[in-house]
Parts: sequence; structure tokens; C-alpha cells
Amino acid sequence: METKLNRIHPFVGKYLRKEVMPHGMCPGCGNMTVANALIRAIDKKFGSFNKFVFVSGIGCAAWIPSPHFLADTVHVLHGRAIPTATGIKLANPELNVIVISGDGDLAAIGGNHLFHAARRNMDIMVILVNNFNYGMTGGQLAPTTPTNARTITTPYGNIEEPFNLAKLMVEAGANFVARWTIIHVLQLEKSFEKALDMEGFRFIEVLSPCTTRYVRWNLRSAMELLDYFKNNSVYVKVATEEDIKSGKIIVGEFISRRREGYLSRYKKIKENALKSWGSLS
Ligand SMILES: Cc1ncc(C[n+]2csc(CCOP(=O)(O)OP(=O)(O)O)c2C)c(N)n1
Repeated sequence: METKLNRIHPFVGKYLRKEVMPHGMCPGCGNMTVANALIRAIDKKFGSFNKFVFVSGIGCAAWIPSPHFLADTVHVLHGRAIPTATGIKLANPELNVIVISGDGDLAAIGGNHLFHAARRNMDIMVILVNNFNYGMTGGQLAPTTPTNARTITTPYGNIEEPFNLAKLMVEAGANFVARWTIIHVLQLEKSFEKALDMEGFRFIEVLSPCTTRYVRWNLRSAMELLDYFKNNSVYVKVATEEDIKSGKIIVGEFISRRREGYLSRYKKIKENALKSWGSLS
């Protein structure tokens, strides 16, 4: 039946489940902007979710694919999206495996998995939605919370330094690393397109407003954060040392390289071992 929702967006019913539309994200949240950019990239390159698996942990960002995507999705234990995605990719290398989750899920409880998947150059794509706090559970401090920012667990300001995740992923060994904010929708879509074509570990960080938690503790409105993103984002290619030190948000591609992915190396090692030993049992 033709419903009002079908008419509103052609993705509903093809890529997004009708039953969960309109979605339950807070007004002003960036999560569905990320979903939109990703679906547009996949639609352009593949035309469907066929052969895609989306894996997420726990948190609001983890809800982007599950329950919203009309696709094969796996919603796993908090922090364990990357090992699950790794297992899926190793079991069936033909699948495109994409992890979508939050900064808390992927860089706090799941931090170890993130760094090692990048080091292995595991053939998965990871989209980390960084809203600077644990949104779902009430806005607690995360490893990405800016210094001095207020959260429910740091009401007088955060003492710690946040991780620079994009930089860390480059150092750890990822093939592709980009960072955008949710106002850079077209650039984000282009980065998704590019990453979809590559092997190895691909990491895309998206800075996004958590309107009900982080924004409420630190700013007057989500618009103020969007303005901040707009006025303080500097493309990585033109960023100077002064920009980095001045607290600007460095956006753009951090790295794009063609190091051999884990699966290709695994295949070669297996073939060589079989040649030498005849059988691996
Ligand atoms: C083992 C375990 N510890 C803690 C929790 C509680 N918990 C649920 S979501 C979450 C943090 C999510 O933060 P983030 O990944 O940044 O997602 P957001 O909600 O901000 O999008 C926590 C601590 C849990 N579900 N399981």
C-alpha cells in the first residue's frame, strides 16, 4: 500500500524498515544523517544491500543499522562489534562488512578491538559516530570528551585529554581514514563511496551532536554546535600546526593507501603452507 512515508522518502521500504519509521532518534541528532549518506553511497555503487552485513554494538549510534536498515544486521554485546565483524568477514570474505557504532562502544569498552583491527588491516569498514559522550545512558564521560567539557560524570569539567581517533587509526595501520562532521554531508558520502571500493581497514569518524546530553550540558542548542563545526573545521590538507593547536577540527582524508589487507595475506599464507605441507590438518 502506498503510505505517506513511501512518498516522503524512496529509501523507506527499500533500505529502511517501514515499521520503525519515523525513527526514534532525538530531534537534532546526527545519526540518521550518517545513515542517509551511507545509504546514498551504497545505492550509487551497489544499488542494494545485497551482500552487505552491518554490525553494531550498544548505544544510540549502534541503532542506526539495527533496527533501521532493511538488511542483514547483527546487534551485539557492548564493545564487541569489531570482533563479530571480523569473524563474519573471515567466514565469508564475499560479504561487505560494515560496523556502525558510537565512540563509547568502539573506543572505550571496544577500544582494544578497534586498534588491533586497524593494525591487522582487517577488511572491514568502521563508521564511528563521535558525539563526545555516552548518549544512550545519560551523557557520561567518554574517551572522546573534550578537555574541560561538562558531562553528567564531569559536572565541573573533564580533566582528561580526548583521543584523536582518526590520527590514532592512521598510526595503527588503517588503509583509509577520514573525519567529517555531520554538516559535511556530501564529503561524507564521497568518503563512504571511496572506502567501499577499498580493501583492508577503513575508518570514518563522524562528529555529530548529541542534543539531549552533550549539547545540553555545554551549549545553548544543537545549532550552536553545528555553527561550531562550520566555523572551526579545517581541511587536513591545508591545516597548519597553529590550526591543530588552536583547537580547530581537522576534517578530510587523513590517509588513503593500498597496503595489502588481512584476507589477501591470509590467503597467500594458506596457499604457501598447502604447497609446503600438502594439507593443513
Ligand atoms: C557491558 C556493558 N557495560 C555498560 C553498558 C551500558 N551502556 C550502554 S550504551 C553505553 C555507551 C554508549 O555510548 P556510545 O557508544 O558513545 O553511543 P551513543 O549512545 O552516544 O551513540 C553504555 C556504557 C552496557 N550496555 N553493557
